Amino acid sequence: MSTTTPRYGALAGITSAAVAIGVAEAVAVLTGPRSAPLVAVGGVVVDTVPEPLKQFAIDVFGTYDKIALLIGTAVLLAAIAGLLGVLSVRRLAVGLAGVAAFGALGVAAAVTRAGADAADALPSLVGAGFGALVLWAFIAGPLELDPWPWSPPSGQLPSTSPGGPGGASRTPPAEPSAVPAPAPLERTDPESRRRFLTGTGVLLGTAAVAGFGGRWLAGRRGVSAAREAVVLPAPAAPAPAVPAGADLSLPQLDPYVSSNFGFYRIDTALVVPQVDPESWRLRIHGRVRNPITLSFADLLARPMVERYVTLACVSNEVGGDLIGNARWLGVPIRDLLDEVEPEEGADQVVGRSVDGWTCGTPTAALRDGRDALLAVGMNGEPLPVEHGFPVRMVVPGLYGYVSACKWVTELELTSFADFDAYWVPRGWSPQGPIKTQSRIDTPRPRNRLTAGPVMVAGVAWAQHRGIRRVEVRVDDDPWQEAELAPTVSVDTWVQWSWRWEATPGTHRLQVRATDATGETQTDRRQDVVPDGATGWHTIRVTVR
Ligand SMILES: Nc1nc2c(c(=O)[nH]1)N[C@H]1C(S)=C(S)[C@@H](COP(=O)(O)O)O[C@H]1N2
Ligand SMILES: [Mo]
Repeated sequence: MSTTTPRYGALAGITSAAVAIGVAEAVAVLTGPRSAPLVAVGGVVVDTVPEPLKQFAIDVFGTYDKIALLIGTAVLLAAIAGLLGVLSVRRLAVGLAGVAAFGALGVAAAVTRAGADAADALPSLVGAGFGALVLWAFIAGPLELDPWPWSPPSGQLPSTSPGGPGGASRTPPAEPSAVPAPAPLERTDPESRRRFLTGTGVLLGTAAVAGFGGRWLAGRRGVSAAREAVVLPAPAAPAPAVPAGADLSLPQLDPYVSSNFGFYRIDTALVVPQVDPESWRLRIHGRVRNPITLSFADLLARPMVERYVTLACVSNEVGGDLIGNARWLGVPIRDLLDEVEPEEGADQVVGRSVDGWTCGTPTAALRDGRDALLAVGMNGEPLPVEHGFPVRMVVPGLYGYVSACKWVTELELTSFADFDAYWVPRGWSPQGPIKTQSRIDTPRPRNRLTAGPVMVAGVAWAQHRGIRRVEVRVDDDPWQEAELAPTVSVDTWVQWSWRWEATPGTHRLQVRATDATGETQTDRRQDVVPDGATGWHTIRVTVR
């Protein structure tokens, strides 16, 4: 048993864990950010947490769900490490076993991630080694707290009882508690305490430098320089011009073309994959007659088309903002499929990302003439790294989870019967056509409105079918037809507006769209699982 007290044991445990994580991050500079234990274990958590919990995280934290996961993991880890530190005071072996277990967890997570190799075990192994060393140093090594130099050895506390045995008026026999026992803190030597605390500070500082420095270095080894160096070819088939008036430019209304910076981001990647365009290859294989492999240069040498396409996420709630419109530059997937000659019955094309994520797209949707692209450009720039640099898929009319593979490195022809893509075993539908939807962007529920004319406006979408009509309803009044702004094509959303003569009071505003096939969006409320939310976007506003 150590002289270190439980309180100091907790500190030792947390410091050991911090050193382990920091060292692991530093080692991961060599082996890649996905081999760092927090990220590796976090990745396994992302892939395995039950769907409702994941949806909850997306609902609560939105695009910050990953940061929340990392912070939550760090807090949990600190709590467990503190507890292990306390237990180590009694038995160091318990603490060391805990460190070993965490190390093993990190190793297991790192080496089982897609594309991992044996070297990915290193960060967790080295980190755990350092963590164990630090714990030992604090509990039983050079940093251990020494006992109070002048206190007698335990069990031989000086007697403070005033009288000898047999006195009639004696107080009860002195229990140890009757002795003003020195507080645990005071039982230790102040000199060693100083050493302990200095050690803690130095080690925590070192851990922070190693950890954040490692992250920073790893970031510098990213592909942003390679991305800047990419020169996009001019499109053989440029995008049609955005018609005047497509963007109503109203405050609060999403712009017709989303900026790259503001574009929603959804993926399972805890660290953004850094794919070097030099070594990038796309393999198109599986049930095909002529499998091919393309380099980035091969791809850029092909005739490019440029198209506006609105991407939407299946996890977008009614009224949500997981949708964006951009001008994409890329190679038609149709042409590539013609070259590889898919076999009869190969009804699914599986897009596979460098990080192992997959989506399954109907082969028919990629060959029916729509502008399905292997995109390299977004709004005139190379793809931003978090949006799939160097190459991603973009397919008009299908939710992202079945079609929009970022950091794509493989297209595999198979069948829906033979393969389930990433989200399918997690409860989502294998087929994900985008549902007709509409959204009120302005006014917002908290706006202060005054009676008189109020511009009600928003967006509506039914990609690859097109929007025919948008209607707005105030309370239980009849539906009113909104004005549709012009749009580039059926593959993008459309802005709509309607002038409302607002009257004082609290009102309910609702919107519904009808697609070009004549089908009006249903008011039946359905959750996002398994194939996209339905229902009318409804807001309540107060007019004075
Ligand atoms: N590699 C990879 N690609 C992916 C995903 C992913 O998790 N990993 N998510 C998909 C989903 S669910 C959507 S909605 C779109 C979002 O694309 P964006 O982040 O560029 O908006 O990417 C798709 N492509
Ligand atoms: Mo999505």
